Parts: sequence; structure tokens; C-alpha cells
Amino acid sequence: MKRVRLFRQLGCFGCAFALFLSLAGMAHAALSGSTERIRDMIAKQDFPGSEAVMDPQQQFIVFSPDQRLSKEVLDLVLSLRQQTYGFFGISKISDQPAFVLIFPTQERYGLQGTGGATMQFKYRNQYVRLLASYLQEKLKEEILPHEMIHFLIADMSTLGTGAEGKPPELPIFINEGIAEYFSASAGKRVLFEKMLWEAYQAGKLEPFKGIVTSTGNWVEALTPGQSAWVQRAQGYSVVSFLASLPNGNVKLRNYIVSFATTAGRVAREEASLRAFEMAFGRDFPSWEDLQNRWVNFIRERETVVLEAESASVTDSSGEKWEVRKYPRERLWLSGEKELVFHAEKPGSFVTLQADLNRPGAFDVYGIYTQGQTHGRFTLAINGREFPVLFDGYERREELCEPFPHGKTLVGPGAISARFSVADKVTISGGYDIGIDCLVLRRDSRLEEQHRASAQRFVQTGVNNYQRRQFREAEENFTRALDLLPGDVAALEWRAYARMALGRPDEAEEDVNAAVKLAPRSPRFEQLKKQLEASKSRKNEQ
Ligand SMILES: [Ca+2]
Repeated sequence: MKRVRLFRQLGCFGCAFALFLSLAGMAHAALSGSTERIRDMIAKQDFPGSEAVMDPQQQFIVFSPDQRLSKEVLDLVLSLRQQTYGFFGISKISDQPAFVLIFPTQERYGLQGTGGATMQFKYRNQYVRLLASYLQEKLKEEILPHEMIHFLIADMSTLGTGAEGKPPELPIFINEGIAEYFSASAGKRVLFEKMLWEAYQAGKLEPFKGIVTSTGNWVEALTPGQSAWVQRAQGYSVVSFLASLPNGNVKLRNYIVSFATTAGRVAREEASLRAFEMAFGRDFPSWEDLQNRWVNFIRERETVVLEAESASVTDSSGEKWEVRKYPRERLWLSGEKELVFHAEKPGSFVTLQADLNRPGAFDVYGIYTQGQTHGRFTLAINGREFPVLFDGYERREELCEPFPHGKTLVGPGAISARFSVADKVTISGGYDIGIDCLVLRRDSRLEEQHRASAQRFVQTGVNNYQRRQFREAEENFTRALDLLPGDVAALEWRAYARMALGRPDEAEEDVNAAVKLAPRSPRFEQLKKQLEASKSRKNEQ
């Protein structure tokens, strides 16, 4: 890594820095749109910092108010570049270094309403690539990774237009979708999946073709009744889905490059459509088919949200709890409400129950509010406690990103979630627990792994039943259900086994669970008749 003193070493990287001298003002002006300001800046040499850091391959020159930050930013952009280009199978694109400007304040950065920006423009006959942001929370964790992906994707577009041309702006779904695909935190991914699932359930997913051909900006592209975040989530999902197709990475690259080639000649909507058909045409016979496959992709990631404020409190250690609107507006707070349990000591607990009736394997996340009076607690689902502790203490009132508790298998019917106080950090003023919601994300892969074994247990159980080994049969059906809660065949057969064992009440529980899961199955009529007979036999005894 080279440390470069801007005003001394112009000889070495003369071209880049001479350009930069007037460029820093130019870039800032491009952001703020004020020509007076450009002159002012050039006159004052008003750059983010007086020292630049550049990598040995001269791919990036980073300016920031402090040298150490410049080095960290340089490492970050280089590793993001490697990761992204590795994914798309690309090496070097441009011989010119790109500029990364980190301004000390939002005011100096100048562009309202965004945390960062990327741009390409011609300046004094040179093609300039630039990324700008300012010192802020999550600069390195979120802002730079996101903007850096935009920057790299724009760079890739120049493969289609020639390095000297300004690439056309990509459609929103690909621009934002790819940025989120690479840079979203684990928590944000869960939030996206939650939004997608809600949109799917509400019938509000947009048509796939519409998403691919929508080229308006964020505001123009918004469908009435949808937030920009849902749109972003759809872009994320479409890109994730396309990337999951065979050679999806190469096809995405081909799409981007051929869009850039075509967009100069035809309207951007048409360019996107042609580029898409060229890149993915072999993967789908029709748009309808593609739509169905995408919806399936979302269904496999079924995300169930249990809002704390809508669940019933079925048990607690007795302290007060309240449902309240969060005092400040939080972007992600779902249902706009939370449940706060004012626990008084370690060991206090509150149990919430909701009728989900979605059996299967799930990853469980909690979205909690944090504050100065919050304690550390654990979660148990249906009596099984996860070993991880969540610390609710935070100096500022915050809504946490989805907190991963672990995996769980849930059976049919209601789910109960118990939050138990473990302790608190010394500095915290109390043991409060603030719950926005629980998010259960289906793990279809784990269910698939369990399915084969569960089916073997069912088969063995059926053999047992036919040989009138009812106790063994019941055991095998239970094993199947432990692996795959809500397996309708196992419930049905266990009901028969339990009737044969003279326990119609337990059989009835299985029958009710099975009917609830598959209400239209005609097979259960026979089962119900037999159950009635079995119950009346028992009553006669
Ligand atoms: Ca909530």
C-alpha cells in the first residue's frame, strides 16, 4: 500500500492527481449541483483530506480526513472488488484509478437524502469514476459496501459501451438488487424475506416481467401502496433467484453488458427486455413460467412473522407488560407496535402464544427494542430453550437487527414463545424486555434432509400396524413427526394406531391436527367415522 502526499508526488501519479486537483471540487459540485461551489472549492483546495492512499496496482485513490481511515477504506474497496469480480468472472476493467472521497461532514458531501453516491463523468477529456460519501455511522459496514457494488456494476457496464463511454443507468431491480445481494447484512436479508413473504401473502408481488422492464427511478417506479423497501426487497429477491440458476452469475454479467450495449440504441425498457431474453432466454419457456419459479423461490423461504403485540400473553411471572407504539419512528418496526415486559428480576418471564399452524423446520430470529433499562434474556419455543442470550441494553433506544436464536422444529397448531430474564449488564437500569416480533424463516433444506428419514419411519410404522404391532407402529409414527412435524400421513396413521391401542382422545388430537393441515382431504372422512366408533366403544366399556 502506498501512502501518497498529494501536493508533492504529482510526478509519479501526475496524471491522476493533476486531474484530481480540480476533480475533488468538480465531484462535490456534481453532488451539490452548484457551479459557484466548484470554483470556490478549487480555489480553496477543499478536499476531504490532504493525504491520499493508493494501492500498488493503482486501482483506487482514497481521500478521507484521516490516514488510518483511508487505508481501511482502501482495503475494504479492494476486497469488495475482488469478491464481486470473482463472482462475475471478471478481472481488470479500467487502467485509470477510481476516486473514493470520504468527506468529513454531510454538509461538505452535499447530496441530501443519500448516504453515498457513485458517478462517472467526462472531465477534461478523461473518463472519471468516483465514489463519494461522508463520515457517518455504518460507513464501512453498510454504506461503502453498498455504493461500491453500484460502482463495480457501473464499471462492468462499460464492457458493453467501451471504457470511454458513460454507461447507461441500469434498471432499478438490477442496480439495487445486486447491491443488496452482495452487501446486505444477515439481518437485512431476513427483513427483506419477511417483506417479500408479506407481499406474496397479500398478493402484492409485482409481475416478474414488470420488474425486469421497469426503468423509472425509485419514485416513478413505485407501485401505489408499496414502499421503496418492498421494491428493493423484490430487486434483491429477483437477483438472488437469477443468481441461483445454473451459471446464473455469468448470465447476470451477460445481461448487464448487453443492456449497456443495447441501451444506447433503443429505449431502456426495450433494452432491458432484450438483454434479459438474451441472457436468460434458455432458462424459461415463458414469463409466466419464470414468474411461477420466482414465486416458488420465495415460498421455499417462507417467512412467518409473529407480532408480539398481537400474540396473547398466556403466562408470566406477574410483572406488568404493555403494548405500545415505539416512541420514535423506526424503519423496520413491524405493526408499528411492540410489547414491553417490565421484568423486575432474573428468572422473570413472559409467554406469548399465537396460532401459527405452520409446522416444519425454521430459523428463529427475534426483533427487539433495546434501551437503558433492558436486561439479558433467553427465548424458548414450545418449551425448548435456545442457548443464546440477547442483551437488550443499549445506550440509545434502538430496534435491533433480526437476532438469530437458532433452529427449531415446530408442530401443527399454536406456538408458544417464552422470554426469560437471565440477568443484566451492570450499567443497565432494569430487566425490561421489548419485543417487536419473532420471525420464523422456513429451512426447506433441513426439511428435505429430514423428509427421507421420516418417510422410512412412516413405512416401518405402516408395516408394524399391518402386523398389529400397534405400540411399535405408534413409536415409529412419533419418530417421523419428531423429524417432520406436521407430516400429515404420519398424523393420520398415528391416529389409527392410537385408536387400536384404545386411546381415542389422543387419536382425536392427531385427527384434528391433520384436518387442520389438509382441510380438503377426503381421506379423513373415513378416519373421523372410525374415531367416532372408537370413542363410543370406549364409552361403553
Ligand atoms: Ca411489532
